Amino acid sequence: MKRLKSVKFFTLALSVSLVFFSCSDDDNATPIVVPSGEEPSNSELYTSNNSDGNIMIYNVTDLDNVSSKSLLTTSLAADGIYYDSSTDMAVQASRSNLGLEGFLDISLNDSGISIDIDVSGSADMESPREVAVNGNFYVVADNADADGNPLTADGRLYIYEKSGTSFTLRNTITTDIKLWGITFKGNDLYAVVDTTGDLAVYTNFLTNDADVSLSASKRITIEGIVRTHGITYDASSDTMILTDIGDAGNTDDDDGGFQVITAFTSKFNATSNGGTLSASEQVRVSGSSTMLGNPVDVAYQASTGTVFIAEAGNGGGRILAYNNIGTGGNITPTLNNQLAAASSVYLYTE
Ligand SMILES: [Ca+2]
Ligand SMILES: [Ca+2]
Ligand SMILES: [Ca+2]
Repeated sequence: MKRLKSVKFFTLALSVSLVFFSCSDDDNATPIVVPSGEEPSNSELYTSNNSDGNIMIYNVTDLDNVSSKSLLTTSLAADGIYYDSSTDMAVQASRSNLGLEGFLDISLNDSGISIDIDVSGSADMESPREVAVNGNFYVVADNADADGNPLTADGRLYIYEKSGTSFTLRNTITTDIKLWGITFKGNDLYAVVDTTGDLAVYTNFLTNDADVSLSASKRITIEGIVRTHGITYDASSDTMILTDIGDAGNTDDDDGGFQVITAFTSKFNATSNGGTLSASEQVRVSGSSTMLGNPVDVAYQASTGTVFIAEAGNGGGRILAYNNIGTGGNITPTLNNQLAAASSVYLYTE
């Protein structure tokens, strides 16, 4: 039984279902349908940030009554938050300590407590971002330049294996694309192609167990995205979501968005390598009411049709949630909590 003891940062912007249908070519998009049936009994949103490196956990079971707790870490900045319920462990990639850090007994800790690193890995990385987990394997996308030439696109995927209290580096994959968000769909690793609106997949990714350079198995363009960053895949609903940060400089703090692709498997398979998945096959949320400037990570709850966003730019950083997405457009977030330099989100549901 988990209880969040402290209630703070409690800013709720009630959505009045203000949906402006845009006149773009997504008019034919299939609306996001929320299945009828039981909603989750408990939903927790784990978040990391690049402001103080602490872990903030929001109980988002009821978006009208959100509580939060903050757990203090020795990191100064962190990304790639993940939660493993079987061991009650939160994991993040420390951007100040440059390794994976796991914290046990997360649900037992009160808000405001300093937590110790219980599971640790070597400090191998340069600029760790998103973490994707498959079994005991923890893959971290590092967006530092890999070959000493900033003009060539590349990055590294660090593959760690968790055993006991250690994350052991198994091998490193060098990519010929710039990296940021990654997510597993079965044994295939999907990666956004940073600085573009493209999506790449590495099939049977973990079978690559040597230190090698690897090209994507397939790469497609997601029409409508200027520069993608965040990605999540929900297997229960076969839904893929990518974020669009637009201009990374955030001079315009609502130039971002996100795009939802339902029936993802068939749409992706029907798009040839190098081809484009059209805007008409997606639902896009963007506009001045969305507060989306630099949405850097995303999580999805299919049972309630809720999209959670780590927004790094608008207002200095926010955790945002949207539901009643329908056919998209300029939607006001249902949840809007300030979180300075928010960097990643992970949704745990039971
Ligand atoms: Ca390079
Ligand atoms: Ca932007
Ligand atoms: Ca994430």
